[in-house]
Amino acid sequence: MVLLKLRGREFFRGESQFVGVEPRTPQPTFPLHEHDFHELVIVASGNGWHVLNGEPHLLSCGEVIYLKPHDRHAFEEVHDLHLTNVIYRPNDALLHADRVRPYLQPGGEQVGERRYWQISADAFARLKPLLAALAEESRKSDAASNLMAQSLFVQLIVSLWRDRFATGAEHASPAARFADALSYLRQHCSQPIDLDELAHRFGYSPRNFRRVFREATATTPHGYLVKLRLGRAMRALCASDESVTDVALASGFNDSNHFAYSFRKLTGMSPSRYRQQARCREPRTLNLRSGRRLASPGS
Ligand code: RM4
Ligand code: NI
Repeated sequence: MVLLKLRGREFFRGESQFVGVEPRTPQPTFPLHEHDFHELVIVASGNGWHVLNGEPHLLSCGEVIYLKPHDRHAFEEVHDLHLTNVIYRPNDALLHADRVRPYLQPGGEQVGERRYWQISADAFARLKPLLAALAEESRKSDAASNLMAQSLFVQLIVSLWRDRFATGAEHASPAARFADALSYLRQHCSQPIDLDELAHRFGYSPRNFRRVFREATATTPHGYLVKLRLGRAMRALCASDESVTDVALASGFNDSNHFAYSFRKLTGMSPSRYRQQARCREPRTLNLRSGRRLASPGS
């Protein structure tokens, strides 16, 4: 597979422009690529698979991704995925470079190399006008606009930083509860989950939860949970030598036929074939649909 290289000079006007906003409404499937700039991805709605340095992750509404230059990533199997890319090239002309730098990095001592974060719809609503102003200022090339773009960018990354570490305060709001429900699902997907009970726990009736869920993520809670489990299984197949049955069990599937069927439906191949392919690929990529055949039960 060819690795696409995106270069800053194709996206930025000149050396003086250091930040740009690239809305993707929607983000189509996009092949494996890397860039020589940083990219911050903020997901507004929908879902899709994001493969980052060989690891598949089911992306959905309210997630934020931090990408460094030379990270390799791709978007696959997208469903109404709407996002905004903020691309940037930190340089020494950046305002207060030393003080801002810690907020630019995806990781950091506190959080390690963590790349994905969930923010609430409230937090997203606060970012929206900021993103719009940043988009506008970064399109212009005069010195004042450049300075405006820089200061808006600083506001953006500091706000995101705050949202990442926000605790409790907003928990009464429905938007925050929904984000918490998504995070909960992501963290506990390998355990048995009763979705109706989950809805109640986060303050929804099951029916309302399904409605809100569909609006935000373009899928159902059940479909989402199955995909989260598949994501976990795909990662485990590549990272460990556990048997396929053990991987299925550890990923929350208690029926290995159901696992095999769902796995094939998503990837077009059996779990063991997937493991083989993922291991011998160079560079390691996970093209979810490669080798896809018509998937039907028993095929
Ligand atoms: C693509 C995709 C990529 C991004 C470029 C700028 O549509 O979102 O991740 O690097 O745009
Ligand atoms: Ni990219």
